[in-house]
Amino acid sequence: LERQAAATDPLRSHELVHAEAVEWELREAWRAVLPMVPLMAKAERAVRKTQRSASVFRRRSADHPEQLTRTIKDAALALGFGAVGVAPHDPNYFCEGSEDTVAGDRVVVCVLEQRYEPTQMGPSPRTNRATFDSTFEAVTLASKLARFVQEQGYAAHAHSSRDALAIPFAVQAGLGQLGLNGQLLTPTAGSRSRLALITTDAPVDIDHPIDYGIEGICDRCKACVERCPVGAIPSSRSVHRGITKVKINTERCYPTVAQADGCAVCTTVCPIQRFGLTPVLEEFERSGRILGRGTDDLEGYDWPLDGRHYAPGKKPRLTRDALGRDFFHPKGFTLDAKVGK
Ligand code: B12
Ligand code: SF4
Ligand code: SF4
Repeated sequence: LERQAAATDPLRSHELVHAEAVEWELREAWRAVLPMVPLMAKAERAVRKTQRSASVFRRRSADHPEQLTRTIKDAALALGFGAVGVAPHDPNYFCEGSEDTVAGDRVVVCVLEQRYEPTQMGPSPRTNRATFDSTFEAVTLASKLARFVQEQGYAAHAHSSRDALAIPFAVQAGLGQLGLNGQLLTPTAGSRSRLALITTDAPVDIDHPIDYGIEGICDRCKACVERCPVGAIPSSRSVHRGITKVKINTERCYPTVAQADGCAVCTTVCPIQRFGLTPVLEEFERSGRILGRGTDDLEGYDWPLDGRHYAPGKKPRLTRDALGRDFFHPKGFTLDAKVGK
């Protein structure tokens, strides 16, 4: 079913399909985006450079796959990634038109942890800044890793967020599981993690998905579902394109992210993000409770659009802003959520 969906309706880059919405977002959030332009341009240049350059280095044929895998993973960790894994290339999750950017049959998935402290303050300009910083940093570092792999004598390309969907590869590589908030939750950082991909023909060992017990915790927690200010997160998974996953309501989430400092309440209020998976599992085993659930410390947030604090059970009312503009259909914003899945 998954392959059939991909064949009849190939994945298309969100940025290209919703170009108008992206343009509106850049205008709307220009104050946050402008200082990021140099980082964004640097990341984009770095990616393109890896995609242009073939390896000019002699292949180190003496390297056993196990040794090569260790060398590449150690290099990723030394660059600053918190975790790295390998998945097989899967064309289902590469966007239409990006096939030429693929360097080989392995996808190296790199996880960069966003800074802890600003993440707990979301939504706020500081949190948004930390998000942007780590997003572009992850891509720039992945480009360095691709260059390192090229130096070992193999083809390797870094990828921008336009090329492929990151989360399916991260799950396949055993780096975490899909949380109910629609993001990859790693055991150490939850969704406080930004993802970047490289493809390569290096014969590195492939990792496998791991059941960390995250889905079971999500089913009992649902903090993100309750606390999302606009009700964009469904309370259960459903089947789309032949796969059971979390399908958030983009028409509600997109305008919120753009107008409320990147929002990300669903990241901030997640106990696995805040405390790490082990204490959450231990507390659940001990008491049947989800650590931090229901407390203002975990679930309360200051809403940037009215400056008020919303404790658990309370949410901002988002229909019209002070100027009477429709929050979900601001001027210049169009998004057909059915186009480009
Ligand atoms: C476009 C986009 C958005 C759009 C649309 C998102 C959407 N789900 O519809 C908007 C602007 C709304 C958005 C919002 C956010 N995003 Co965003 N987004 C992307 C981007 C660039 C492409 C994803 C896409 O095309 N989605 C559209 C379709 C495919 O979505 P979908 O059908 O609902 O599928 C989602 C999941 O179900 C999963 N998925 C899809 N198929 C499959 C199959 C399997 C097997 C599995 C396991 C999962 C899976 O992946 C999709 C994630 O969006 C990715 C980067 C990338 N290239 O992957 C980042 C990305 C997903 N976003 C990210 C984040 C953090 C956010 C925000 C918190 C905003 C912020 N301040 O950063 C919110 C959170 C919203 C939420 N709860 O998911 C991170 C998530 C990190 C993580 N640990 O998982 C990513 C990976 C960026 C990154 N480089 O780190 N995002
Ligand atoms: S807030 Fe709770 S339900 Fe949502 S992703 Fe985190 S653990 Fe899962
Ligand atoms: S980013 Fe905000 S609006 Fe979007 S799903 Fe998360 S909490 Fe909801």
